[in-house]
Amino acid sequence: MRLVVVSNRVTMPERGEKVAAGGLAVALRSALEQHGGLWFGWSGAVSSEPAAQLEPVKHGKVSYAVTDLTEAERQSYYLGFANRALWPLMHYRLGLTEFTRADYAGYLGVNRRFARLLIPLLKPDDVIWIHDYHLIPLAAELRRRGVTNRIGYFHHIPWPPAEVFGSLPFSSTLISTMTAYDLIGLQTQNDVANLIGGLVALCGAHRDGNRVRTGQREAVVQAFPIGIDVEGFRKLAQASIRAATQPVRATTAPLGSRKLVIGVDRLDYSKGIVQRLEAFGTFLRNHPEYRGDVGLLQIAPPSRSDVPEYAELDRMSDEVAGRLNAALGEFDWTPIRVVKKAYSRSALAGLYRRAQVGLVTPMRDGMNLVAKEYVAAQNPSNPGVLVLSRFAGAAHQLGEALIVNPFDTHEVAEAIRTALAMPLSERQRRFERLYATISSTDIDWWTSRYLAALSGLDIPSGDIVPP
Ligand code: GDG
Repeated sequence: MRLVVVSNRVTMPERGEKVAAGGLAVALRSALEQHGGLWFGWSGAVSSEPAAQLEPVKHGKVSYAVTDLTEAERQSYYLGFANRALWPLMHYRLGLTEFTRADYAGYLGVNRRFARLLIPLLKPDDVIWIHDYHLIPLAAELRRRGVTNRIGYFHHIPWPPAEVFGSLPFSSTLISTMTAYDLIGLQTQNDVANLIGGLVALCGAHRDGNRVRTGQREAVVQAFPIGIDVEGFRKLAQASIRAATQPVRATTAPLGSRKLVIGVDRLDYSKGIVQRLEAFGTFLRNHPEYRGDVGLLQIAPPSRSDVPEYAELDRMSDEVAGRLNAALGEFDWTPIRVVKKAYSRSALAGLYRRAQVGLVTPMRDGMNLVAKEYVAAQNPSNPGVLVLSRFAGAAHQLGEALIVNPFDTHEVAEAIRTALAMPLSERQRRFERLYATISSTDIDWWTSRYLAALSGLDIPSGDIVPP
């Protein structure tokens, strides 16, 4: 079996491109390196006349076939429908959802063009694995053109209830294209229930357990919580501390013996960064004994800066951090540092290990890999504490974290204090359970379970969330 992965954005190593900060790119690169195959998608570049045919380029075990987008396609498909309509909608943010018919037409157009470009590259036994909300109608476009291969879809972000999804114009048409897939993977049981509910409510699908049928087509809908390379990340963290790489050293030096609370997120409104800064301010106000003794480091590499809502978040986060630092800081202590750039994975791993608290408080998140990376990086003999939003998919697995409601600033502030004051024995007990969970459901577990199910070896019938 050859694996064909399709995702919006493809990062090509021979172009010297770094894997983007997004979790999807990190996960897919390791899946393809293990299985070999073809990775198809957008190059990230814009050109006025993208090639009508693609010639794959081989690099190690993976072939790459990438197309440019036109500027009009980038605006309508990527910035418009995918990132201003579907992204906020899927994250339950109706107030931020911007729909235009022109954007929707551009989205469908790119999915059609992807289908036309991909078909000549397919072999009869290929198993096709399509990723994420940019490409929901792609399987339907492939089927329309006669493709009969196994086609799977994995949705990396949340799927909202039918009442929310149904507010999108053309929601019934869009959701009905999903039964063109053989297997639809989502992050949690909650997402599975919402998608199945949407298929039934919005396009009259018939449901039998986790199988959903419209017309002649039937899809299996199942939760496959994504994992990380736990062992690799643990080693990276150990090595990074030993080598005291530059960011880790620089963070440690001004802190001295001060405690470190860390947040790492793409600069995205779904991640709750502004609310987190406010919660840290509330913590310092409510517990003045910690002032001067602890600092919050928020690493927030910018993303989607062309989308207005992201530019606004950029401004807001600076404003809130500045206001809190001015109100609460001292001449020799700055409580909050927000760094808007990307660091190496090795530096991140070292910083996680150095931090007594990992603050992962998205307002809504498909899974959230940072939560798992933070746990993987800890020193078992003196582990830090994970504070985790109940609205991250990861909370369905990581119940031993301190689970919080990110909308409740006071609750998050109290969790920070609980984490900082937690005795070693309790930290170790929680850490051991968290580590066991992320190890037993790591990235290899995720890809092999998904691909086994898709290739028909083992279509799971029950809930595969681990015990
Ligand atoms: C989507 C879903 C789901 C962050 N800053 C830097 C950096 N990162 C890395 C993290 C982590 C990844 O980016 C972010 O992954 P998340 O899972 O937290 O979030 P999304 O990007 O929104 O990913 C999400 C995921 O897909 C996978 O299915 O979990 O719910 O939204 O790996 O470490 N990496 C580097 N420098 C940085 O500064 N090198």
